[in-house]
Amino acid sequence: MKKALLIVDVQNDFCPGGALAVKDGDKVVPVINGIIDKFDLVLASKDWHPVDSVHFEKWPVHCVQNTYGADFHPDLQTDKIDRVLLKGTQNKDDGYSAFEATNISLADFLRGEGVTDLYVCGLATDYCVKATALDACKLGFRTYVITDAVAAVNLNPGDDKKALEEISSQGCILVNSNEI
Ligand code: VGL
Ligand code: ZN
Repeated sequence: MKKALLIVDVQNDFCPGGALAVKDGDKVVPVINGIIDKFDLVLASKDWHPVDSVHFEKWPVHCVQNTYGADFHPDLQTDKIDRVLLKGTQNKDDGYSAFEATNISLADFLRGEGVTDLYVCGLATDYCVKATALDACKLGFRTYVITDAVAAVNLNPGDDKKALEEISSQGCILVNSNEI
């Protein structure tokens, strides 16, 4: 068994004060820092959009490449991150899933490293965390979502619960950080 942590989009624009702030988005940071040493490998994705992305027809402009909003939250222990995955990098590409990263083939990389178990956390539960976890599961990784280390956009109230139900019904395992 080889365990990897995949931290999804813990970036300033998804945290309070950011362009697409997720309620309590910053609260995931201490939880993630508290478990980051428990894994063989730590990966973190960044939403990394060109300024003219079609993605911004659906969303406020956020996580534009090389801006403060696209930086990791300043309290995240970035020195523990082995690889950064850039996604949503093309102007016609939403890039919700970290498996759509364009600077690495994530599935091949994880297989090459012998990763069997993938623990997904970060932002946001109902978009990029969900898309990443569902892809991981389909690709055959034993996939966990850490329920106290995620936060949701919740465009509609209850989207967070719905997303976790869908994630669980597709074969991902929901865990609390204190169970890892
Ligand atoms: C995300 C909406 C737009 C996410 C990214 O990281 O969940 N959500 N872009
Ligand atoms: Zn985005």
